[in-house]
Amino acid sequence: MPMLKLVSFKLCPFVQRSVILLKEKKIDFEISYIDLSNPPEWFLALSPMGKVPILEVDSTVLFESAIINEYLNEVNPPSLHPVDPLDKAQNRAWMEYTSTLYMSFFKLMMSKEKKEGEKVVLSMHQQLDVLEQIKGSDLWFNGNKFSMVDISAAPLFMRLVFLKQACGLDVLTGRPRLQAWSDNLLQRDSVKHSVVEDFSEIILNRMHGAGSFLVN
Ligand SMILES: N[C@@H](CCC(=O)N[C@@H](CS)C(=O)NCC(=O)O)C(=O)O
Repeated sequence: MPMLKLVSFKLCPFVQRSVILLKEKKIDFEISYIDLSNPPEWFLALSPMGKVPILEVDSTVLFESAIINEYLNEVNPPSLHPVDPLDKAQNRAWMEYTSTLYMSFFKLMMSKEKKEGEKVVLSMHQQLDVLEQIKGSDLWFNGNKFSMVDISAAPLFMRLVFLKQACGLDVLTGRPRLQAWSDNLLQRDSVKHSVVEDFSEIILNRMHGAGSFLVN
């Protein structure tokens, strides 16, 4: 087994996806956190795009969370993708789709003006509607089989729960399938233990620092 070292930033949803996958597959790994506003030299030397996550696999460095997760999934069977190539491709497309919602969440969190934030909320509603339509009524995205798509969406739902609890903004209202998906995901051990203990406090501090309309 190679030695795995994941480099993270405490609020990054993309690293969180890798953490969930590693925990699902019960793979040993080390994790270190950097301050993205002041990234250390050693990190900039290793990360071609200056972004987290990077995963050191012995002395080889991987970057881009989707690529990292595909690698981890492939070398640690059984695969958490559907077997059929068309289903697998479609799943990967929906994984990519969930990434756009992280961008929206970030924009919302950093919006200073209410008007600006409301525009983001509106586009999040449209993005979530699409997801509500595609998600079946089963436990997971692929029926009763927990898969990579579920992992991709879990950090999103954790942030949406934060929005509801800390800011009183519930964007899942009227979307029962997404609400159930969120509840199921957030009960899973791998998801529960995929962030640092003071995760909510750190997001709140970040929002205060950014002058977010949601907390001011
Ligand atoms: N497509 C990348 C996105 C990673 C990403 O945006 N990471 C953010 C933190 S959540 C980052 O490192 N940002 C630093 C920067 O853009 O300079 C992936 O999935 O790994």
